[in-house]
Amino acid sequence: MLTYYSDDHHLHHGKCELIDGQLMPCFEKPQRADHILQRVKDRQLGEIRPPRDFGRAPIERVHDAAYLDFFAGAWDHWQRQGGQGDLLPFTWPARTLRRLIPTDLHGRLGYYSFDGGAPITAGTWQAAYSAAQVALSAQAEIAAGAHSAFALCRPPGHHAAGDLMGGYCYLNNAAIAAQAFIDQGRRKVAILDVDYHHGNGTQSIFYDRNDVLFTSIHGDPAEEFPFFLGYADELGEGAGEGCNFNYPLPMGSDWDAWSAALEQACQRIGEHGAEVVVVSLGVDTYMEDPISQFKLDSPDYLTMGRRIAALGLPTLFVMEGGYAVDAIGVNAVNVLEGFLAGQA
Ligand code: SP5
Ligand code: ZN
Repeated sequence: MLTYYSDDHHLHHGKCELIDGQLMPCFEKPQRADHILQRVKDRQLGEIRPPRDFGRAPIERVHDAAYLDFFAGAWDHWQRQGGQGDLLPFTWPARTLRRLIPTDLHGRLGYYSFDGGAPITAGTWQAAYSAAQVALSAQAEIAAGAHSAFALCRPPGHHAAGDLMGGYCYLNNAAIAAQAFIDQGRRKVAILDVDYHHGNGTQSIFYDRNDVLFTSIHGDPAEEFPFFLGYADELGEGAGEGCNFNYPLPMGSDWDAWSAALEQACQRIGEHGAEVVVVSLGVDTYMEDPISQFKLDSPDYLTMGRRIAALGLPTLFVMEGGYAVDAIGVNAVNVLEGFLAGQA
């Protein structure tokens, strides 16, 4: 399986995030991708290639142009006004406030974000832009006939909506790739989001459409981030009704509970008539993950990959979360190796 990867992810290294009332070093850090890359090499998964540059057009198919302009220029704006350290939002247009776009930098940052978990640093735009190109390059590989490919994206993307950053995410790599498949003539695409957190951004992007099915297995949002989306009764709207399926699971869920949900998600993907699958591959479901509450163990990821392979569809793996850095390479690559074994 080919891996696409860009060193540009090192340009994004946020300093702090607010966890349990304390400012802590960001869990979403460069070593995450470094460890996965090393494991891809150690296991000789296949060739590792730098991305091609498809430009901004395929990103604009998913994200608002004004959002992209804001994001691309935010760091320079911050520097021009003498900003010190990471750029972080602190006010959001919650209930009772107006949803308008202020002129002030922090006002606009609040408008274009949903939490304080997506710091903008000097290289964040370039890193996120390159991650999107990594996803598009792996997508092109499958469009050209490959049965699978791995987009080693960092920063992750599935919390990012059309005009919102948050949850360590800025550009929705998986959604951009799924949209590229549609724009190149595929009729039905399925997204399987196995990250521990609900992919609120991806869901919102495709919620009213029937060409892209969204399925997600995640910590019950009643008790877990992102809290305000990801419930089982969200089934899609308009033309998209019946094309969105959430499988929220309680804290402490193990492989038995998780794999039962996977079985149901796979059933829906089959019913949808999907021609291709995009997997939002988060491995923060791991038992040792520092910010998550599921109990999957490393061998479970092999089984996960095998089950995904049994769908029998071309599959694009797009890296999302996973914060147990010492195990992230083993767990992520286990999914890919399980897939390759299951495909035989
Ligand atoms: C891509 C991705 O996985 N984003 C996740 C963003 C999660 N941000 C909120 C983290 C809240 C952590 N609460 C942990 C409590 C541990 N005591
Ligand atoms: Zn996650």
